[in-house]
Amino acid sequence: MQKRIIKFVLQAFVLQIVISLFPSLTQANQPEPYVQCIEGQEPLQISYGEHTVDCQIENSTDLDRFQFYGSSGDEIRIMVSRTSGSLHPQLEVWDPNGDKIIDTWSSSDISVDETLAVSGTYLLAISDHGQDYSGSYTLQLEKIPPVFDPPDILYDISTSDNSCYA
Ligand SMILES: [Ca+2]
Ligand SMILES: [Ca+2]
Repeated sequence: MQKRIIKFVLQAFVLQIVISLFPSLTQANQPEPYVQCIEGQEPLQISYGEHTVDCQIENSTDLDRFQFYGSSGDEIRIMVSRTSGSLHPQLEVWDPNGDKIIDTWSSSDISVDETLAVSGTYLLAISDHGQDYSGSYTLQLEKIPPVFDPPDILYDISTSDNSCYA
C-alpha cells in the first residue's frame, strides 16, 4: 500500500515537472495569428481570430484602416484596447455597400458584437475620438461560434420523426 502511494506521489511530481518545463502543453496548440501594423501600408488585412501588434495613432489626426472579409450571417466581435497614451479609441466599420454599420468610441476599451448582413469586404477604421490625443492600441477580430444546443436538436428529431414509434 505504501509503495503505491509513493509511486503515485512520484508520478504526480514528474507530471508537475513536465508541465512546468513545457507550459505550452496545457495551453492552446497554436499561437493566435497576428497582424503587424505598419503605418503607410493601409488598409491592413485582418481575419477572424487575429489581433494586431504595434498599432498606434501616431498623431491626433491619424486614421488606421483595416479590411476583413465577412459572410452574411456571421456574428462577429470587434475589440479595441488602448495600450498606451491618452487615446480615446473610435471604431468605425463600413459594410461592402459602403454603409456605416458601427460608429462608437470609448475612453479606453471597446467591445462590439455585430451580425453581418452582407457578404464581402468590410472596411474598419481606428482613430482618436475628437482627434486630440495619440497612443497605441490592440485591435482584435473574432467570429462568435454558433450556440450549441444539443437537447433541442435531440428533442426535435424524436418528435418530428414519428416513424420510429409507429
Ligand atoms: Ca497609425
Ligand atoms: Ca494611419
